[in-house]
Amino acid sequence: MMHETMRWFGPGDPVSLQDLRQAGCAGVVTALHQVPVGHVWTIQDIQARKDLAEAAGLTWTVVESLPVSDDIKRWKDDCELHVRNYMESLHNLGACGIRVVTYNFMPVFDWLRTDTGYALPGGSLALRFERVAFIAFDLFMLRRPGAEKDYSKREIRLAEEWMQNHATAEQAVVFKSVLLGLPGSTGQFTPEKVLAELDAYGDIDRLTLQENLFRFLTRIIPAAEEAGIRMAIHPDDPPYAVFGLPRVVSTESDLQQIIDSVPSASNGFCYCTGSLGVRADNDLPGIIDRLGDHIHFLHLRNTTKDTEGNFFEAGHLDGDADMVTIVDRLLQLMARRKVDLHVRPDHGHQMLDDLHKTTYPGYSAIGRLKGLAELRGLQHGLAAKFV
Ligand code: DNO
Repeated sequence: MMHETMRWFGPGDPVSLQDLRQAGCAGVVTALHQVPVGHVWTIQDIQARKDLAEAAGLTWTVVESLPVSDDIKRWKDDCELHVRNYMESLHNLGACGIRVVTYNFMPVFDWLRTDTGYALPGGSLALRFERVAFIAFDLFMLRRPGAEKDYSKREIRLAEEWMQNHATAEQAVVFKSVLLGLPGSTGQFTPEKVLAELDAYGDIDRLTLQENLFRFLTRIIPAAEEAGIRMAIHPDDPPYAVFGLPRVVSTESDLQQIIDSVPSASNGFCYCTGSLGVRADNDLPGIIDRLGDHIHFLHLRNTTKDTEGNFFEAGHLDGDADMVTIVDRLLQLMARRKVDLHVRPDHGHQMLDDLHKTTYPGYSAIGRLKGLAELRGLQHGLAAKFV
């Protein structure tokens, strides 16, 4: 059976560990967001976080994320030091009994949306990505040098029209949403910072980024093996190049190449239906069938997309991903592999009392509780046939 968990951003998270416990979690997914990227996670800090979880009756089961620095992704500057620190953090996590570590290899940004408060018909709020608004941001708000060459004439015209048809306040929503700081921070990127970061990736194309990922894996997977840890790379969100930056964890073929780069039981991925599902060419159940042995963690959420590249986050059982088939296949996979994978709902809707609270975008309590309850019901209903 899947072990149900939720993400917790640490003591500053307005959603408490007790809230997660009441939601029905036995495990918690968390990270030491206070440690600067590239630094070592010490045993003392890891143990302190573990103790906090245990005091609330929960077990820290999965790290999300042990972040990979942009120096590593670019394989420049402090890269060597950061790789060594990463290995030391893995060693320390293993010593504290942590067995799964999630990370991503997206340059500069993590997930990107153009609206974190997209109103659904009933009044709850969802995260949304509107492609033309994103292009308008890139061309006319960020003013990224050379951005025009990444878009078609039609897209540029639509982005111009978008700017004309949207008031300053609507443009501000896009500006603020795209420039959200990394998950777990309340900060914002500034256009200046983003432009400088993008510039530092100037000479890095898709192939180089992929090579850098494989170099990183060659170094850290043996350390993960030694520490008894399974690494779960998180797919790109959205799963394609943005701001002219390559992304290399977007498709089944990308995942296959990652797995093949360093064959090891410790080298796997986080099966995130929300991220992978945004591409119509990703066959979600097929990925379980073909790459299931390398799935170490599950993010089950859903999106509704259109042919123009827009998507919003639907209810966990709604949207385009066929969650019934997916959970059914996952139950078969776990029975075959004789493992229980950890699962978490992701990006719940902001709804009911949470509409009046400030939480990390996508991480209010009630929407995730609803997502978790739906997944739990589905799993128990389907599991009945395995008894
Ligand atoms: C979104 C999450 C991602 C994920 C990282 C993993 O809410 O799924 O932020 O944690 O990409 O490194």
